[in-house]
Amino acid sequence: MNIVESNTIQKTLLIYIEVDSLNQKEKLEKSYDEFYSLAHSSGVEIVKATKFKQKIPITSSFISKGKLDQIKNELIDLDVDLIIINHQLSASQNRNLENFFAKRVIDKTELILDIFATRASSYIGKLQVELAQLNHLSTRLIRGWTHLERQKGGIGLRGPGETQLETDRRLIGKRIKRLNSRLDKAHKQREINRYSRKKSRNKLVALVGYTNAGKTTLFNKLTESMQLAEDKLFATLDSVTRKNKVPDHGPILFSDTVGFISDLPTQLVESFKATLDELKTADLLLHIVDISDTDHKIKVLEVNSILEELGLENIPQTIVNNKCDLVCNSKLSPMRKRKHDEIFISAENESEFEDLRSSINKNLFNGIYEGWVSLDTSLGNIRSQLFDMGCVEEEKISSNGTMFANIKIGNDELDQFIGLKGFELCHDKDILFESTKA
Ligand SMILES: Nc1nc2c(ncn2[C@@H]2O[C@H](COP(=O)(O)OP(=O)(O)OP(=O)(O)O)[C@@H](O)[C@H]2O)c(=O)[nH]1
Ligand SMILES: [Mg+2]
Repeated sequence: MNIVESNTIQKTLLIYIEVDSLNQKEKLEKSYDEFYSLAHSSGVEIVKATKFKQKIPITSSFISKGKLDQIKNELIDLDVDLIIINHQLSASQNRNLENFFAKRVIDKTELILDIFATRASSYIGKLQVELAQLNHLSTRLIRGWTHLERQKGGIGLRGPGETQLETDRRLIGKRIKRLNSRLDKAHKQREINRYSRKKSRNKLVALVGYTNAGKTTLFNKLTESMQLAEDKLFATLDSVTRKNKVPDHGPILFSDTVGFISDLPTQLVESFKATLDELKTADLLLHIVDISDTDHKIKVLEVNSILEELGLENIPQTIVNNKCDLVCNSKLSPMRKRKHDEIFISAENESEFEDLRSSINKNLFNGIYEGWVSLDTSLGNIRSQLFDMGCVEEEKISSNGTMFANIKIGNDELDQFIGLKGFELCHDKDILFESTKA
């Protein structure tokens, strides 16, 4: 069930707790802002946000007794039907808090799952989110989950001697199985598409990065697409792959993907693994970073650790620092000097795209060769191959049948022709035009 159902916007209290004992990892400076944005992105109405520190989480209710009483008092004057907490709660903590406040309580995992559920639009996306939700639910089963029961009419549902909990577990198990098999089928179809890509010459470049870094904005500019880019967390859920808008820059497919976030629920990573598995076939990852974000360094580490979890750490990666238009030059210049192997752009203004494109080409094709080559009459098959690859810009045939072609080709691809008898690079245009005159 989504937090925001069709007509009702839930009035919500946000509880943000900074727990000392959970802060061993480097912490986002703006972790509170991110939590607030997450809640905001889910569409709830935030009535109040309360923020406090605590030494350790309490086993039974996560929040300490004193604070619990204080919040309960505050709730008397507030019109609130939902409470969202910025941590992952255990099933019993969740249940105890709900009983104590007599309100629905959800944790950060459930919040993220919920946002995903409202955003998923493709068939595969929806299946993946439902699977993640069910996997999450199966670890809880505390609220008397009656959804499936109602769907099936509820009669004859329970097996002999089964408690309600067992029935629910069995139904969820069944549904998970069914979803898994549908997902399997859908992914097989995608594999076929992937195979045909492999056979073509197209290279795949995947845009990855923290949510809201500007992946979709860049993707739209590179491929002339109209995917939704918004100042909301998780605007993109479904991967989309499109061809490069500037074919001169090589046969490249770009893929826009779901953004990452710190503490991404494991159920989601699991469910999205198959979609993200496609990234394994990528030739290059563009790691998009919002350079105007004060937390960008930690976010880069977070993204890299999720990439590692997905087994993608060995794919070549280029860091693309985006939103440079929001950073003043005096800050940007030293950064550029320090990070000379990284790219600096503004996707919004399409500035410095040439740098980006040439870096991509360098990575994918070891740079591009642009120039003339000559082919002996015996190399008719190579000539057709070059045409098939779409590399030939211009062609001239000399009187003795030698073909001269002006080509644009990746150096790595060119390597396969170099050394063939009758295939030569023509560096000297004068000789070339002499021979065509003849
Ligand atoms: N000023 C500025 N804003 C940008 C730039 N690139 C993207 N944005 C804005 O940043 C916000 C997020 O952009 P998206 O392209 O949706 O980001 P994303 O990485 O695809 O986000 P998710 O799909 O949620 O992971 C939008 O409001 C964009 O307009 C940029 O270069 N400069
Ligand atoms: Mg996006």
